[in-house]
Amino acid sequence: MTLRQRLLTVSAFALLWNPLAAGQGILWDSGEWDLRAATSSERNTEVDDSWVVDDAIFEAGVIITGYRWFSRLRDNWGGARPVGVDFIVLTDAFEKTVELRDLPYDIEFVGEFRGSPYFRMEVHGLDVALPPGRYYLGGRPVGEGLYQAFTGMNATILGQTVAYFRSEFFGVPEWTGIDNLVGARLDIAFTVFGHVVRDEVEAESFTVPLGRHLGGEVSDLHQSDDRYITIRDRALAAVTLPMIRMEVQGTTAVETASRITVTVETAASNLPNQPLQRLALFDYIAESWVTIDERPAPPVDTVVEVIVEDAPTRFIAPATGQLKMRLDWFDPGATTPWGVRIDRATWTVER
Ligand SMILES: [Ca+2]
Ligand SMILES: [Ca+2]
Ligand SMILES: [Ca+2]
Repeated sequence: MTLRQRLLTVSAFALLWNPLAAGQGILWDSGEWDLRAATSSERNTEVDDSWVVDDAIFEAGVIITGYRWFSRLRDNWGGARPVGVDFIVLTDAFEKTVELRDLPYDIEFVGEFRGSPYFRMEVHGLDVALPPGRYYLGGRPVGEGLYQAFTGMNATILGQTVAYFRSEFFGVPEWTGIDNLVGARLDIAFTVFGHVVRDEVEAESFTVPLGRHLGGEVSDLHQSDDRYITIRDRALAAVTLPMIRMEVQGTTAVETASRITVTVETAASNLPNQPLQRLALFDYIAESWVTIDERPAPPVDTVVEVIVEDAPTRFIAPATGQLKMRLDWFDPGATTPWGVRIDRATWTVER
């Protein structure tokens, strides 16, 4: 078969290429193949079994729906389509958590690398749920005992490590860093598609529009650790306004939420009358604040957890994923200075 015939054959494959299903987000992306190198990753070809995997970090719980990579099929491949593809997910300790075999796939001819055609390959319709963490992922074509398949590798390293390789065939029975095998630092060129399903959102910034900020920084809001933002009262700006107000901003990767859980841990100085504490979320659709909790401010550190299930997506800014909460404390009728402390202010956003 001439090169021309081969290219004609593979260009027909492009008709099978489907654009991504709408609504899929990109969870991890190392972009296009830079044509630096390619490593055996294949099953039932001239090589019975080899894998190359690379790390991806998910800050939130995710559902993986698709995986895309580049595969160079050696020049004796003869135009036969791989019979399927395998997809694998390992923990960062190289324990296999997901292994899917003989999946259907899409394939698109891209170009040639060292005289052999290479393809963009993709599986989608996956439903792989993973908690937050670092994982190794890989995809590989499955052949019919012929030719060989090499996964496209980039010189730009993402994640925490280079790619890892394992193959009894090549005398590498344990997962081994690619730098130890080929003397070059390489990553796989790959893209992971899916959705964020559970996002633990920490405060990125805060303001104190009313009251006097005495101490603490934004990271003190991240967890219940008795490290606080402290604020004391200041003269009322207007009778209807609280004496102390704090606004907190964060960002979520979840675009459509089924539930938002707001957690704050606060205390107010121990007065005869506790100030009223009001917790509100900003509604980006109505452009107004919505009170989600109201109570006398507790005199000792107390956790308030509010679950919002009534159209929670309105509390996420459509373009940016911003979230805003506001805490108000109203005049307790005190004659002496008083204040509040905030140990924690976080959101959990679930898809
Ligand atoms: Ca990597
Ligand atoms: Ca505490
Ligand atoms: Ca804290």
